[in-house]
Amino acid sequence: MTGHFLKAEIHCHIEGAAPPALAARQAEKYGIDPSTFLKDGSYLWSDFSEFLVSYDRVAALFRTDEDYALLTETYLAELASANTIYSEIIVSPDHGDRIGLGADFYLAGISEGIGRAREKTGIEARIIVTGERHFGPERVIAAAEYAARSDNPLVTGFNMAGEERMGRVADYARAFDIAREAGLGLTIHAGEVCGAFSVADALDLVRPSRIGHGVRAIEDADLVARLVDLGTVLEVCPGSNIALKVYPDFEQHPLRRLKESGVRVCLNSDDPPFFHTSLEREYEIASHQMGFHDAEINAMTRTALEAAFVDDDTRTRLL
Ligand code: ES4
Ligand code: ZN
Repeated sequence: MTGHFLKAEIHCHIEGAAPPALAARQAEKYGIDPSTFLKDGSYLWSDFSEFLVSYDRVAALFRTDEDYALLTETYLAELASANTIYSEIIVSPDHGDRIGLGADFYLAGISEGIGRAREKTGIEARIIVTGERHFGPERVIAAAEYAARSDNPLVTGFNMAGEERMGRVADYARAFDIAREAGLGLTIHAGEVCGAFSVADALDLVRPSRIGHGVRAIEDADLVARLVDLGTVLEVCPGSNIALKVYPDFEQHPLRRLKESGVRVCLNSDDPPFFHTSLEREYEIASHQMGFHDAEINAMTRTALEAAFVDDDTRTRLL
């Protein structure tokens, strides 16, 4: 059992955390036929591109601020019941815009859900605004501008998710300049679908304190040394990497080699029901299939909290 571990995660996409049963209820509520993306309680997709399509269809089931409050509270309450004290939620204002809700109500609903979950369970959470790379540089810059001018105290970071094979990081560097200038924490998806070069590009052009995934840095020893020197934290999502076939199985996943090389790493659930996982399961896999000792697992939780985009008082209370 891994319920005894204190847990924290800093990489989970809000729409990607929607339990299939909740998605089915939302589809019914809005009269949508879910059969193109949902079957027998599982989300349908077979490769990364299809996953992104399925993800957008699930996102389109959440249409009001109350829908998002419910989704966020549901996700956080489940985390809290698995002994999780902190979560950073990746949110995309574009999803709010695309459904006609608008970014302000989208963020307000998610913030409301965080407040409800905190009140009921004590779990702490923050919001990372993300641009979706496959929507193109202009949308990603707009997301950064939105995050930069937000006065929502829960918005503490900026990310870029989506199709890593689209364009180069340089095309999106301006978005990160805007977010950095506004004092937001920076993280970027890299080294998941693409190889080590995408992690190197991220370090050169974005200078983030963390990288989403980053695991394929293992393909370049000099790059691993650079991550160690910089103290960059990798938000590792093993279940996601196996589901997307980045590695054939957990035994061949590079988490252990990265950690033993001195790279700072932590465990995350990414899009848990899409990837047949949960944060609890990630801890279980680390403990039972990857052979990490309890002290190593606790060190990864600590790393997540050290890398969290929170004020020092909150961090001190959590650590
Ligand atoms: C994502 Cl696993 C992953 N990678 C990139 N973008 C994403 N959006 C949601 N999940
Ligand atoms: Zn992700």
